[in-house]
Amino acid sequence: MRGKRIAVLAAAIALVSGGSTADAIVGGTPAQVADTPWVVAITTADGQLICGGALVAPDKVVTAAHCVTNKGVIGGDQRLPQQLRVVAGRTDLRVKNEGLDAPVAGVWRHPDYREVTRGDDVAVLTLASTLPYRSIPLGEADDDGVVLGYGRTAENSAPSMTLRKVTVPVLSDRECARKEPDYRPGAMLCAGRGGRDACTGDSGGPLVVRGRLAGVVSFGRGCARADEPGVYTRLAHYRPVLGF
Ligand code: 4AZ
Repeated sequence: MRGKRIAVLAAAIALVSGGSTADAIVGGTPAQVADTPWVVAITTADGQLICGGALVAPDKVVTAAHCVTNKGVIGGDQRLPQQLRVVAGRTDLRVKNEGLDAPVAGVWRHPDYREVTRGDDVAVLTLASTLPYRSIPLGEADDDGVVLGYGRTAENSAPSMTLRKVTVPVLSDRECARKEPDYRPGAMLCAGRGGRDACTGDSGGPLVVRGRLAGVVSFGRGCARADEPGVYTRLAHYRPVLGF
């Protein structure tokens, strides 16, 4: 059970090289990174997709804690900065001359993070240099949102290596708690009523509400199932510890 519901990082990495369709995100449409220049991909040093992220300052990326934890092992080691790259300005991750790759100078992972279902699934990467792309401010999850990513377009598909987006309804804490036993009201948010969702490889990526970064893709049972909303880290809750 747990194996199905957590974000399986190793699988995401293994899948990336095989991606060959023009899609990502379930039920969505293609997106151009020029329209959302703060969207980034996080890759290994040799260019394999790990996760999504968002630029919140010229040298800072918000992502999920599980994206910087080796192999998704519970309490697993934190990845070292030199094992990570941030890719910005690239709509198709296979087009290596588009956009920029930035080395990572530092990784902050929420100190209480243990596994996705327990929450605190947030991390901040500090880049070795600034990126010339617009960043996005943090905000509240007080309306429907748009989730973006380079991940799978169906539960068992290869990840799209191109950016996609989909609009998802943000549910109330009550409804999320009823549908997801591990839900933490206030610290998580959930979104989706089936058909539209984030999926493997979209982890760490942005949920945008009214032009602000409200959530980070964290986990779910499968993708886009009718009674299984996607679960996100609610960033407004973490503002004090994030410090911006
Ligand atoms: C994942 O494995 C994952 N439907 C992320 C989000 C969701 C499911 C799986 C939400 O990274």
